[in-house]
Amino acid sequence: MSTMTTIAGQLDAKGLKVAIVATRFNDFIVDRLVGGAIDYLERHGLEKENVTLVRIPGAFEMPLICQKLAASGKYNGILALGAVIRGGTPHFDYVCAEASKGIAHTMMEHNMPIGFGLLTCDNIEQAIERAGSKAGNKGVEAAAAMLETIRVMEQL
Ligand code: INI
Repeated sequence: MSTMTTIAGQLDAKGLKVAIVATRFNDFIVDRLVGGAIDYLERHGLEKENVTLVRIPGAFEMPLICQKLAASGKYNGILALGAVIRGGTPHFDYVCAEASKGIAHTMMEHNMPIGFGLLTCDNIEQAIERAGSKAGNKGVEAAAAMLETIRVMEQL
């Protein structure tokens, strides 16, 4: 009888080089995502000297910076952390759409795992809930997804 092949990623960050892209916009939320992500990655074996933190203005700039980091060939994975909070104009929709499309495009273009830790919230309360309180910490979840994807990609 034939057996099935299963490929799964180990959550082991030892020896990896990771860039974290974090927005200054809404930094009181984003700093919680960054803290959670670094704590998670360190607890899974990542050495702090292998982490590069890149501070950028806002989510709209994320695709460009992720693309530059991916093209550098210096990193095994990238973590994109930010928070877009809806205001009174359609600005939110443009920022979210371009950030998510651009990051997805960069992943495909460079074969680069990028953890998508960009909160897209209707209000500040939703953002707080996702930055280390009621709804967990989405920075941690994005870090875990990036790590798992790196380890799966290595086996394909
Ligand atoms: N950028 C964010 O990261 N979050 C937001 O909530 C946000 N809002 O609401 O305006 C935001 N706008 C700035 C944008 O990302 C660019 O930095 C700016 O337009 C300059 O290019």
